[in-house]
Amino acid sequence: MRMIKSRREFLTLTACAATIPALAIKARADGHATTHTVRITNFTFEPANLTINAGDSVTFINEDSAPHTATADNGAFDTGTLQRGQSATLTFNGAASFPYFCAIHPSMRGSLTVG
Ligand SMILES: [Cu+2]
Repeated sequence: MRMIKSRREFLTLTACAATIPALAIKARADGHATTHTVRITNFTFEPANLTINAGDSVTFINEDSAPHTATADNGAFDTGTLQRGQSATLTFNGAASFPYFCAIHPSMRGSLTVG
């Protein structure tokens, strides 16, 4: 039993060591682009106002019981309907400001500024 346990610990450490360099390489390759998260809970985008850098991505994740979308007022982006637990990740390349809303519940509003 003791030998099996120590072998398992060794394998875990090996997996961690392999993951860290891969992440470092990715960060350099994409110019430090960041993925931000907007959570949808209680019929609210959280955070409702978000400023990001050009090249960054935003993951909209629906943690609500109701279905929601994140849809730009000007149609520039649309996650489509996200059911509970579903998410959509969008990448923004040009500087712009995007007021957006939920197409199912139009009183839900947010804004995304790309600098
Ligand atoms: Cu909604």
